[in-house]
Amino acid sequence: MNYRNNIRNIAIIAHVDHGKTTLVDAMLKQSKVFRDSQKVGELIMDQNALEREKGITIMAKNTAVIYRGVKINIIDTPGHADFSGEVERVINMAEGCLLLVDSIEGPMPQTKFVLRQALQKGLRPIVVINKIDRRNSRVAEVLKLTEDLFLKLATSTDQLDFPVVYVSATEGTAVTEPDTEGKDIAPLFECILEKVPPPQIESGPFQMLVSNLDYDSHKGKIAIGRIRRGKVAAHDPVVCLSADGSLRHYQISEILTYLGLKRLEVAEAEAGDIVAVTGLEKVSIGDTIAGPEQPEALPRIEIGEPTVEMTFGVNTSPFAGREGRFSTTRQLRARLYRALETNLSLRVKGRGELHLAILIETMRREGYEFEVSRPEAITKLINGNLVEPVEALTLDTKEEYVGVLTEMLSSRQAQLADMCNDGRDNIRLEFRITTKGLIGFRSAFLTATRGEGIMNTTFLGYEDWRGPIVSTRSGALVASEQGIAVSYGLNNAQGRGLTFIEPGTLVYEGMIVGMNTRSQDMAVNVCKEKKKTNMRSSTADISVKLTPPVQLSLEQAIDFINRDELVEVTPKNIRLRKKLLTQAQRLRDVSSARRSIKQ
Ligand SMILES: Nc1nc2c(ncn2[C@@H]2O[C@H](COP(=O)(O)OP(=O)(O)OP(=O)(O)O)[C@@H](O)[C@H]2O)c(=O)[nH]1
Ligand SMILES: [Mg+2]
Repeated sequence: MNYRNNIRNIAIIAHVDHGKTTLVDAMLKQSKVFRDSQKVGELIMDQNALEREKGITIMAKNTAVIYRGVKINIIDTPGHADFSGEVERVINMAEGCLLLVDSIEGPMPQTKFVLRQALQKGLRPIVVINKIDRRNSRVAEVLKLTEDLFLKLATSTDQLDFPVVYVSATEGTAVTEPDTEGKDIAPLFECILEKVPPPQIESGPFQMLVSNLDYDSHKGKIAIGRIRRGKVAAHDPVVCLSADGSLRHYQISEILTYLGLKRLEVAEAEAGDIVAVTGLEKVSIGDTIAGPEQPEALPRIEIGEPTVEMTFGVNTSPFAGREGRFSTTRQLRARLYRALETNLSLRVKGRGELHLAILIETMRREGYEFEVSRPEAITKLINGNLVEPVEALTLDTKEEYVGVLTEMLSSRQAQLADMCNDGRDNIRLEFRITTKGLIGFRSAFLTATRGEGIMNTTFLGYEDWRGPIVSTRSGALVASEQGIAVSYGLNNAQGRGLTFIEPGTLVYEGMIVGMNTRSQDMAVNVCKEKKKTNMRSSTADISVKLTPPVQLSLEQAIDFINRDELVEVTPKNIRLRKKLLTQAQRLRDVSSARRSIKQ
């Protein structure tokens, strides 16, 4: 076996917000890949508009720096559990990983999940305790907790012997001894050079596992991976070996390597390096690209299965076709096909509600309008047994909310697995809960804890179906006629519960305009004006008293709806509605449901 000594390939993994992308900033800035005059800002790798807005990483991305003559290929990964699939596929390109742990929070559920993945793949870990500049950091304790985690997850004893670097990513400093003064990030680079093995290479015909895909409107599909064997040059003929065993012949157009924020076109690349190649029209993650003289498939990437699905449909609301550029089934199908590649149905599967919400938000910005159903957990039959996904749920909150949370969760089929208290009113609760029990819980949790809570989930596996859950949500306030909502009507509705819309909003019959305090739905006429006498001044009076509406974000809207409801998504609006728009239809539906139960 040979090694490429002038290359290191590392993935940066951690729980959400522990500082991965900020650490990449420090590495990029200090390795001088930018001109001094160049203003690059913060979270440089989070370039996607939604990433910038939400302040989280959604897609794994490659970059590289040169340090003391060695090229370090860096893969920044997302920390949110819904994007775990991104992590699972890209760590195949790396020989080492930086496991970041926040010096206050310590290891969190996703820390465990990504570390398990990395250790199973045999990656060489470096523990990076980050945010040591923060005043309340508890470095020694966090290191101890991290060691405990390794003891649980290591697949060989040498994995227990990991180096530790103490870092402030925002200040761009790293030290190898705690409580010493850092001056730059160099000690981290040195540690990577010393501890992460260079990539092993084989000689022979070209071979590469496709670990990630990108898309460019001019270049088409871009396949990203680490070259395992041989070399590849522009215009080389190659074959692509896909999941169904078929072979497709192509010619490579361009070969790109990474440096800083740029992709550089190169004439050829060799085993050990991470490259992006274009020219393959049909290529999927997990395929092997190989030289035609020896086309051997590498083991495919195993990615955790999706756990939730929802139905996308053409917009059937009375306002359909007004606000979107693309609204037909054909357009919707084509767009979803691009997103899914494999699944032509309009049932879209994902790893969690946020995962699906990001797809919906992206499409709406592209000009699509459509409607989506409530997400459902994916069940399946194993040996004739119905099984469903189960997750670990961790809640960090204040002691005073324990009672209400345990009660809410027991009606959602959750079992308390662990509870610990730091003696200062902060409490961490751990539950096992079915994925279906989690749907709709996030917004209920935030309301119950008045925003003083953090929730995290990780997928555990499939278990026997536990039976249906009865919805505990309050009823909806449903508009009884089409028109423009006015203060007088909304004020009446506020006598029944919370409202979701401002005066002046265009509504239609069957649209959900608020939440009832009772469990049944209730029809309200939010367009109703006060009696015609001196109308203007009386509406003005009332508008002063109106409570501001609760405006649901897309994620909250998806989380909120029940099975008989939909979210209408257009580039301009997010509306909630009943599936059946008129009260007569809904009543008929309830009575027919009753009859069918009796039969
Ligand atoms: N005080 C302090 N804050 C930090 C440090 N590193 C990161 N942060 C802050 O932590 C927050 C999250 O940082 P990110 O770099 O986006 O975290 P991430 O791990 O990339 O998050 P995801 O990609 O969404 O999983 C930001 O507000 C950073 O400014 C640090 O060393 N010290
Ligand atoms: Mg990030």
